Amino acid sequence: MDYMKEFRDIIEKFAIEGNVQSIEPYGEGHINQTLLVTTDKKRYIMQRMNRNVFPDPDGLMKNIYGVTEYLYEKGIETLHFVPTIDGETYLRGRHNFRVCDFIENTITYQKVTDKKIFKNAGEAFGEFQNSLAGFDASGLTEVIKRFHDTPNRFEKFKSALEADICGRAKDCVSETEFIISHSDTYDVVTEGLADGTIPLRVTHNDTKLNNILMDAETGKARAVIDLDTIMPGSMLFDFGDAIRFGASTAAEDEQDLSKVHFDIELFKAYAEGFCAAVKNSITPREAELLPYGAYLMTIECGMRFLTDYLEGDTYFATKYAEHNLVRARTQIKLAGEMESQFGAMGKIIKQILA
Ligand code: ADP
Ligand code: GN1
Ligand code: MG
Repeated sequence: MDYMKEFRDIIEKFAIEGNVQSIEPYGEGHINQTLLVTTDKKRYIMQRMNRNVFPDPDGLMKNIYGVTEYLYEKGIETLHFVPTIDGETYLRGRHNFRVCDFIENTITYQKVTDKKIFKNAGEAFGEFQNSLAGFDASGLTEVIKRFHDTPNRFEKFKSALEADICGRAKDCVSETEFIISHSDTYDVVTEGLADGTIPLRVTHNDTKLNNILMDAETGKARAVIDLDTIMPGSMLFDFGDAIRFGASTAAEDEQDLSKVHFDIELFKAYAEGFCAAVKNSITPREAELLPYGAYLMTIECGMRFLTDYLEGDTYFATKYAEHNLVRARTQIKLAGEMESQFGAMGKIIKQILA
C-alpha cells in the first residue's frame, strides 16, 4: 500500500480541523515515527508509536494525558492531543498512532549552538520537575521497566556481547573494554534510590535537547515534549541525560571523534539554569552527585547504543549499519572526559548552589 495513502487514511480517523494538504516525515527522534500534517487550517504532529519500545500504549497514553492535563491546569504550555473521531486517545491498529497540535513558532536544536539556549533548557527541565512535584506518581505506569537502572543495562549489554548474534563483537573491542572496566561505577543511583538516600521524584527521563521546544524568536523554552518516559526516577537522570547530549562539542552521532569533547562551559551553563530552578528542592546528596549523574547517563547511553548494535539495531532508529556503534563511541569518549573532570564539575556546582 502507498505509504502516504496509508497515513492519509489514518489522519482522517482523528478529529482534526481542515482538509489535509500534506504529510511529511519530521524531526530527529530515535523512537517514534514522527510526521508533520498540514491542513488548510493548521498543522499537527502525527506519530506512529513504537510498539517494540512501548508495549503498553494504554498505560503510556494514560500517563501522558494525566501529566499534560495537570500541566495545562497550572497554566504551563504543553502537548495537546487530538482524540480520534471515536473519542479514543490514540488509534489502535497494526501500528498505533496519535496526533497532537503542532506547537508553532518553536524550534528544536540537535546540538547546542549557544550557551544561553542550553541554560534556558536547564531552567526548563528543572521547572518541569518542580511543576510535577505535586503530581500523584502512584497512578503512573512504569512504561519501560528499569529504564535508568544502569547495572541492569550492563547485564543486558553483557548478554548481548556473549550472544553476539550479528558477529559484531569483534568491531567494538575497545568500547567493550571501557564499559566492562567501569562496571564498579554503575550502581550509585540505583542503590541510593533503594536505600532512600536519593529521593524518588516524577522525572522526564529523556531530557535531550531536541525534546524541548524553544521559542523561535526569544530562544526561551516553550514546552517540554516527548513525554513517553515520564515515570518515577531520580533528578540525576534528568540532569545527567541533558548534559550527555548537550554538553558535547559535537553531535551524538559525529563520526570524527577528534571533534567530540565534553565542554565544561556548557555543563556550567546548563547547571546554572537547572540549579536555579531546583535550588529549593535539591538535597545535598543530589547536588553532590550531579557530576556523577552526567557521567552515568552518558556511559549508560553508550552501553545501550552498543547493546543495540550487537543485537542488530532493533531498538533505536538507524540510518546506516554502523550508526549505533558511532553513537556508542561518542558517548564513551564523553564519559571518559567527564570522569577526568569530576573535581572541576563539583566546584562549579558548589559555586552555583552557594
Ligand atoms: P521521539 O520519541 O521519536 O524522540 P518526539 O516526540 O521527541 O519523538 O518527536 C520527534 C521530534 O518532533 C521532536 O524532537 C520535535 O522536533 C518534533 N515535535 C514533536 N512534537 C512536536 C509538537 N507538538 N510541535 C512541534 N514539534 C514537535
Ligand atoms: C531516545 O526518543 P528520543 O529520540 O528522544 C531514547 C533515550 C536515549 C536517546 C538517545 C524511550 O530518545 O532514552 O537517551 O534516544 N528514548 C527511549 O539519543 O529509549
Ligand atoms: Mg524525542
